[in-house]
Order: sequence, then structure tokens, then C-alpha cells
Amino acid sequence: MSQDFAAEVAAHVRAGSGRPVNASTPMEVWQGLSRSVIDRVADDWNRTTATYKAGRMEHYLSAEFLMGRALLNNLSNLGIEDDARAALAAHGLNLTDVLEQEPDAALGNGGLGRLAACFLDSCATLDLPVDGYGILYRYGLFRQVFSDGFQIEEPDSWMEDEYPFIIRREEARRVVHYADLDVFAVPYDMPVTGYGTSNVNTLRLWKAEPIHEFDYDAFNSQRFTDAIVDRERTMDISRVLYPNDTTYEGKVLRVRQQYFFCSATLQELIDNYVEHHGANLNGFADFNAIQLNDTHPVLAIPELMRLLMDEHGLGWDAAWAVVTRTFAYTNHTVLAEALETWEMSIFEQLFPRIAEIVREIDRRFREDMASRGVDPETANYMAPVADERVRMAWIACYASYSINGVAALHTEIIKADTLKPWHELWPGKFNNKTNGVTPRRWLKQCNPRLADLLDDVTGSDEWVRDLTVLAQHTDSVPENVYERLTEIKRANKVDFATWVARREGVEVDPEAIFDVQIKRLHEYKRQLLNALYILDLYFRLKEDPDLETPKRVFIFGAKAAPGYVRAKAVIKLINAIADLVNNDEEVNSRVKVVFVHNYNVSPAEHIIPAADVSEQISMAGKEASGTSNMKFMMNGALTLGTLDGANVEILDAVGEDNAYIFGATKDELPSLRENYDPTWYYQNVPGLARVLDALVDGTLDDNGSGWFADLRRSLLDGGNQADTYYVLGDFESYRTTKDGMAADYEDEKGWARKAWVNITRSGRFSSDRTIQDYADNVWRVSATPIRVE
Ligand code: RUG
Repeated sequence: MSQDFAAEVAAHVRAGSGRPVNASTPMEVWQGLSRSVIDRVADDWNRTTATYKAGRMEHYLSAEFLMGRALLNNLSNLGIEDDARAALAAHGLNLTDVLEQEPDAALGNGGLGRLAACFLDSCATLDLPVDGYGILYRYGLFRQVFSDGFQIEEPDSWMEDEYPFIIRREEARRVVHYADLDVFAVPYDMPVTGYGTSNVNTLRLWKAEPIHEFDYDAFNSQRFTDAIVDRERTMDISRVLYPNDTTYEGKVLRVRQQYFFCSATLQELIDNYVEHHGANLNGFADFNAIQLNDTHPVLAIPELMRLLMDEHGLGWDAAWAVVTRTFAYTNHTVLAEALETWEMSIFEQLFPRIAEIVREIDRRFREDMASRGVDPETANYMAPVADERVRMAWIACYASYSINGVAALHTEIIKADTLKPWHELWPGKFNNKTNGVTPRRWLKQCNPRLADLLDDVTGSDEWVRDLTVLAQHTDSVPENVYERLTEIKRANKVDFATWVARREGVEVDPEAIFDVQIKRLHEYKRQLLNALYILDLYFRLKEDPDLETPKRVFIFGAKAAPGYVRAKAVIKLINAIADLVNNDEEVNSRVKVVFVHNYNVSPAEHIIPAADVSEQISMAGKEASGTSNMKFMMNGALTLGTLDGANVEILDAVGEDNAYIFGATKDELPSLRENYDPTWYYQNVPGLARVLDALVDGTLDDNGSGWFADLRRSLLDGGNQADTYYVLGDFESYRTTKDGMAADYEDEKGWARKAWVNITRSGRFSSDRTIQDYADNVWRVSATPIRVE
């Protein structure tokens, strides 16, 4: 097997590079090895697709799929990682080096996009007939670099080199029609392998291409720019993830993107239905369920109405009956500003027929509400269109048969608050689906040492497909497990130290506590609270060099939205604190601060296995779920967090001795805020004034931007309206808990025991559990293993 594989790999490398393996570049070797994987899965992939298409399927529509790297994931799922290592070794090459060639497929922003990727992995592993649909962005999320500690955004041209894991399916292209433009939607497919199964699912990403290459006449008349205008306008549709939408033109482009992938996908689903089940579209929902991942794909609702009515002759009521049995909607946020609304004029401009359908949905909705006796004010609040704006979340709530939140607390909040009037009318639509993460990528692949320990303790690798089996081993373990766990963590930290020294130029001590906060930069996530703690610790150490505290390394990774100045200010602040601390000889042997630039899936795979502390410190009630909290837990890091999102369920799983919880709860906050006076905290909490003053007294340099003074003002100015996210209110409780946690770290065995409890109780946070729940209770699809001849 291994020898055959070595020959296959060599042949694929040669075919791509035109050179023998030992004369090919590492990138060419990566490409050749990747092609061997595609070769391996091709038959099963084809068979899976054919099998699924004939039956009931679920389609996961998402503007984001944060897939990360594909090669190791596939090798591991297919059980050929060792063969690949041997195949490369035969040519004197190292698999790890070759894997490092791969760019991250960063077609997503953060948690929402990575959740979609974890879900695909679980669907394949569970043999579920589910495919994903999205957009093949030429440029993924921007590449972050730092200049003087400021975030700079650069394009992420991740597909510039040949990328074998995405295959163009020219023959399946569709035309998407806009009032001002017709474009091709060309599908590109990515195989999604599962662990220990022959099924290979599909992620289909649409790319926009011009119908006419360019205007030949214009080009021949030397009007070169005119000749390519429409072509570029078309290519813009799939050029970047989340184009800046601060201008009207930017909004038009976003809406165009959303319609683009919804229309292409639905055209395909309908054609597939007709091919397998005939031309009577009334039964469409018997064979198709569609999960709307947030509001970005909500245009699929009016588009399905259009296709059913205009192209397949259904009347309004029949079409609406299909639509309301097809769609399910996942809400990922309670932040009102994140619930999309668009100007109706954009719809009129791009697709008047869709605008007409949306208005008709709105008219009928209002009629429906009146007939139910809903008062006009409430009906207007809930209406799909108001003040000439289209409210995407409200359309989703009206048309979907299922509405879910992503953690127990979050679902309670949307029922009681964010989506309250819908819940009052349709309580049966609401359900909770606590997020999960795949233990394949987030444990087995990124932490092989721990995976080996789990194999040993449990006696098999069954845990990879059923993480709940670990719970049987929480208490009954041989003594040396704690020692092995400590050794594994230390070895992972040594690896991380090498990686981060090379990548960021900062030396860190693996003996220190590795305290990590990695997530998008947002004020509600409160990276600022963490930064203020570090600054306070710095001053405490300066004041009292004998202060008893273990060594600490504070690790951050975060991107700020390009237009979000305050978030960018926090990045600059953390970098300034890193400069201060790391360059102070009196402190830097005890405290280091590292900001890992361009945080993404691959850096997370290096960071998480090395973490001791998982910072999950959002203001209670604001983080819908969080998913890094689950990845950290699986890798034996202890949560330092508020009672927010899925932290609540993590605490429930591990017990209060094995997590560090602080801060005001969601229920306490309203009354605390009523008489909130941040300046009281400034004046009375020891150390807080010193820290806040350091933002403006020259201790820290913001290069004249004025950003640090603005941060300080945001916390202090404006009475009880200041400090929206209660940073100062929670500071004391955070500091006490974090100090206590650091002290506990000194007890090596006690800490290892807590880490072990976290690992073995992480079973319920596997995305396999989440997906099985969706499959049984929302999608009504069942495992469909392909027969292998
Ligand atoms: O902020 C949420 C996270 O709490 C959650 O874990 C993740 C996946 O459900 O989705 C994130 N999210 C929310 N990403 N975008 C939004 C805004 O719609």
C-alpha cells in the first residue's frame, strides 16, 4: 500500500511539475500529493453524489466557509497520513514541511464560517446527505499585517497557485439574471471527506464569470477600458468576502453577491428535483431542506418563490406552502446592528421581480397579522418591509419552519428578547442547537500527542467518531495520566514557542502559563479588559518586584473589521502594551505579550494545543455561543470566562472546580447598569486609575492617532451610558479570578486533573452531536452510507 502510494504521489508530482520529485519545489510536491488524494476519493465522491441526489437532502447555504487547510485533514480522514509521510520520506522530504505550503482557504470571518466548516466535516463523518453552498471568493478575508502596531489589511490571494482541492464543473454552470447584467455562476466543488467512512460530501462554491469574455469591437477600436467594464463588474461579484458596505455602491455589491449564490443554488436544486422526481414542484420540500446560516442567504426565500411561480407555474399559495416547508434559519447574534436590512431601492435596481415578491410577502404578512389580531404597531415592527427597508431576519423568521439559536442561553435570549414577537406567535418553530466543533481537526489532527494518550486510555480511536466515550474515563484513570498530560502540554508549548519565535520574533518561556484570547476583535468580546489586566499586572510587578505570581505569556490573535476604528485601537493598544512589557528588562522574564498577526485557522491549530487558559470574557448576554471555548476545552485549557454563550454549558459539563467564572451575569446587568457610574470604579478600584491614565500620560504611544484617549473616553465619559460593555464594572472580579487561577497553576497535578476533566467532558461539544440533532429534528435526513463494491 505504502509503496503503491509513493509511486502514485511521485506520478502526480511529475505530471504537475514536469520534473522528478526531488527536483520539484515543495509547493509542487504539495500539489502532487493533493492530487493523489483527489485521485483516491474520486470514485467514492462520484458515488456519494449520485446516491444523495436521488433522495432527501439538506443544503447548507452560507456566505462563509472557513475551511482552513485541506491536505492533512483529508489524509487523516482517509487513514493515509502515515503512508503519505513514508511516501515523501522515500524522496527525502518531510510531510510537515510540505503541509506548510498550503494556503488557508479563509473564505470566512470567524466563528460563523468555521462552524459551517465543522458542520460539513460532521455531516460527512455521519454519512448524512448534506451539501454546502457558498461563494468562491477570489480573495478571502484580508491578510493582516502590523505596521507600528497598527493593523494593515492586504489582499489574501489564496488560490493564485494551483489548488487541487477545488474542481471546476463547467458543465453545471447557471445564468444568474440581474436587471442590469447577466452572469454565469460556475460551480467549483470541494470534496468533504469524513473520518472512517467512504462517503465523500460536497461543498459547492460559485464563481461569477462574464457571459461575454470582453467587448471585441471596443477593444479593436482601442477603447481598452470600455472593452472590459462588464467583465470586471461581473468578476467583482465573487472577488472579495464582505466588500466594504459603508457606501451605497458597496451595499449593492453585497446584495448582488447574496442573490448570486442563492439563485444559482436554487436553480440547481430545482433541476435536480425535476430530474429525479418529475415536474410537479409541489413536492420539492419532501426532498429538500435548506438551512440558512444567518441572514446572508435569506434572498433564497423570494428567489424560490420566483422560480416556483414564474418558471414552474405554481400559484402564490402553492409556492408559499413549499417555501415554508423548505427553509430553516439559524440566528447567530443578539446584536441588533448585525441583523441585516437593505434599502428596498437596491432590490428595485437589481431585481424588480424579487422586489415585487418581497412586497407581496410583506402585504400578505400584514394581512395575516391583522387576521390573528396582532396590533398594528407590533405587526409593523415585525413586517418584512418598513420604511423602505427590507429586513432579512424578519423574512427568515416568517418563512422558516425552524428558528434556532446556537447555545442554550442564546436561544433563551432570542425567544425572550431579540425575536420575542415571533416566539409569541410561533413558539413551536424555536429550538436550540448548541454549537460544536469537529474533534477530527481540533483534537486528533492538531494535537497528535494528546490523541495518542486518548487512544491509550480508551483502548481505541473510537473517540474520534464518538467523543462522548471519553466521559467514561474522567475518574477512572491510571495515575500517570496526569503526568503524561503535563508532559504533552509542555511539549506542545515548546513547539509553539519555536513557531511563534519564527513567526513573530518573540521568545516565550514554555514554563509560563499560556493565557490565550483568539477571536474577532469586537468591543463586546472585551479584549480591552484583558489588556487592562496585563497593564495592571505590569504596574504591580514594577511596584513590587517580589510579587508572587507565576510566569505568564499572554497570547492574542484577532482581526478587526477594516472600518471598525475602535476595534483597531484595541489592537494598537495591545501591541503597545507588548512593546512596553517585552522590552522592560525588569519584567520581561516574567511576563510576555504576543499578538499573533493574521490569525486564522492554521495559527489556531498551533496555538490551541499549547494553551493553558482560554479567555472567554464577553459581557454576559452578548456572545451567542463561541466555539473556540470548545476547542480549548478539548485540548485541556481551562476556561476563564463569564456566564455567556456556551460557557454556561461548559461550566455545567465540568463543574465549578474546573472552570474560572467571573463577572456580572446577564440577569444582573440591567439593574447594575441603571445606576452605573464608571468614574466611581476609576476612583475606587485599586490600580484602575493608574491603568486608565497610562492610556494618556505618555506611558503608551499611539503614534499621535488619539486612539488611546478615545478608548479611555469610551470607558469614562457619558455617565451610565459610558462603557457599553461593562469593562470597568467587571474589572475587579476578573482580576481576582485571574490571579487566583494563576496561583492554582502552581499545583501541577491539581491543574492537570482539571485539564483532564475538561478534555473528557468535552463530548457534548463535538459538532457530531449538534449535527445529529439538526438531522433528526430539523432536516429529517438520515445516514446514507454508500455501498462500496
Ligand atoms: O458571534 C457569534 C459566535 O458567538 C458564534 O459562536 C458563531 C457561530 O454560531 O457565530 C458568531 N457570529 C455571529 N458570526 N457572525 C455573527 C453575526 O451574525
